[in-house]
Amino acid sequence: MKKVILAVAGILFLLPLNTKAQKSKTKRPNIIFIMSDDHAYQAISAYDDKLIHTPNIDRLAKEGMLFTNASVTNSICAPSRATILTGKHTHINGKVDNYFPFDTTQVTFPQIFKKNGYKTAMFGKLHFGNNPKGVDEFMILPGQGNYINPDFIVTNGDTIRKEGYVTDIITDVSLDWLKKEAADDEPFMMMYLHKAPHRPWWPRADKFKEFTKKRFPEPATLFDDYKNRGTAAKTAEMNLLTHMMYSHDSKIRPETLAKMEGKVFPVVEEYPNGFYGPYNRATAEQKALYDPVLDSINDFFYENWPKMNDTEKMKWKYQRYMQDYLGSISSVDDNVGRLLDYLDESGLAANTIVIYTSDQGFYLGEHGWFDKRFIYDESFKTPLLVRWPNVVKPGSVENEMVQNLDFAQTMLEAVGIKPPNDMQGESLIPLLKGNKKDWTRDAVYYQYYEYPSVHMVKRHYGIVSKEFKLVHFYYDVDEWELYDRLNDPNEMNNVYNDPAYADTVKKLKKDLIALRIKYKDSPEQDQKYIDKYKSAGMIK
Ligand code: SGN
Ligand code: CA
Repeated sequence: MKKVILAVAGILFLLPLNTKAQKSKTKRPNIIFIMSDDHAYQAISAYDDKLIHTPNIDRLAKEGMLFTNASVTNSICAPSRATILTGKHTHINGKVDNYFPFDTTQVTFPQIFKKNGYKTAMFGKLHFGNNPKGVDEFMILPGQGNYINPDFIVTNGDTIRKEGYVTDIITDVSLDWLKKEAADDEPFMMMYLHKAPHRPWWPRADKFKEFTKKRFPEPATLFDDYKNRGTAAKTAEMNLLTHMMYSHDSKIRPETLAKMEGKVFPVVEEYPNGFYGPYNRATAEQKALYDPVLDSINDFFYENWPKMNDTEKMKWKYQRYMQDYLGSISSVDDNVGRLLDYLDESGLAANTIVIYTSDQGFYLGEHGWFDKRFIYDESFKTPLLVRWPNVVKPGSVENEMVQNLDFAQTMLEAVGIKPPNDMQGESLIPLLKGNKKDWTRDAVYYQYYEYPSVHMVKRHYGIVSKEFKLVHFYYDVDEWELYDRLNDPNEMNNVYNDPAYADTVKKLKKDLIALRIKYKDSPEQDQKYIDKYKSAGMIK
């Protein structure tokens, strides 16, 4: 009898625990979507450790999957975000460039999560010209936002200023939200979106001090002369030597330049408030931390620049660029570490899918460039790391052609929500689960529109497979390029006119037409977006 009573008591005692365990087992997974702005895969050590160590971001590769052929559909900020949010190419969602505001009648994936009982939030950079829909809470930077003491637009529409460094602040607010909202049984989807490492690359003062002491290896193509490429590469305005600005980018004070009148070549057109715009946001205390480092950069420049030849100047600009760009990334990595640590401490990690990506890739001196926009690898590809405990095999590497177009469908399917039929991507679930046989795509489609505009990268579209890249530049040129990705990974030789590739060209042109049809793109669509610039008076 005693035994029976004990057993019943035991069952009663265990019952609530069991239900709780059951609940957490069946609870739909949480999602944290981390995206930085302009974070090149070359600057994540899980991809390449030549430039920087990013131990925290690397954790996602060690504990999850690293995609080596992830790309964007249109390598520029707001269009990439629009593609991610809608699961549609930019000619379909309408956000083909950074200029015109996002059409908020479009369905975005956070709205679908919310409708399906998820708590939703967005913190950091959106860059849409309007506020996000479908999130319970948000705090976004107006436009590009600022690094030092940034302003934010919050859920009720007010703009507030927060003191501190942007990457730290976005993390603080995201952690506060998690602490407040992720405690109970409802699942959540949080978008944690950094401004860093976007131009003008102002690291936090301590990182600025640390990184200006470092020297970085140069890319093999730093001194590219664009031979064997088309007009677009030759006319783009993103060369470190001839287009990167002294004040705005390299942090040379306007006073230093004024003192050197007639001795600063090449002459580069500056933004009017390029240096003082960001710098003057700092408090006196913060400026005091930046000043000694700025002084030493400026003293060196004043003494040495007039004596340097072009090769030395290029090398100096590259080092200055990398110091600030990588210094900004170092804070991103630290803060991703804070977030991952919190997931561990709180026990959330086990049931949370963590995605790390960027809105596009970036040139870190390859082809002598900074910025992005081109279909060439460094800007076309984007980092993608996915950790999903008990589903994704730790340390796995995937080289299939995946795109930001696929993210919305993947996240929805991962939590058991059926994606809308008009989304144009493909769910990455088969790849994440290691079922490669269910993956059929062998090439992706790309199109870039923002021209004429800053950096002057011509309009182009193309098809990219693991082996080849076929591109058509149009509007004020009519030029084709073909790259052999396996034999010419640096994309230095356009082999479009090489007879050895005639069959490849023929096949890829056919495939490209098929992809344009599949994604509902056409010459009429291309013209529509040219006409849009015409009616806005941006071109004649
Ligand atoms: C700014 C930058 C450009 C950059 C665009 C688009 N200049 O205009 O270099 O290409 O944004 O970037 S800045 O020095 O004022 O930042 S995007 O990531 O928003 O598409
Ligand atoms: Ca960007």
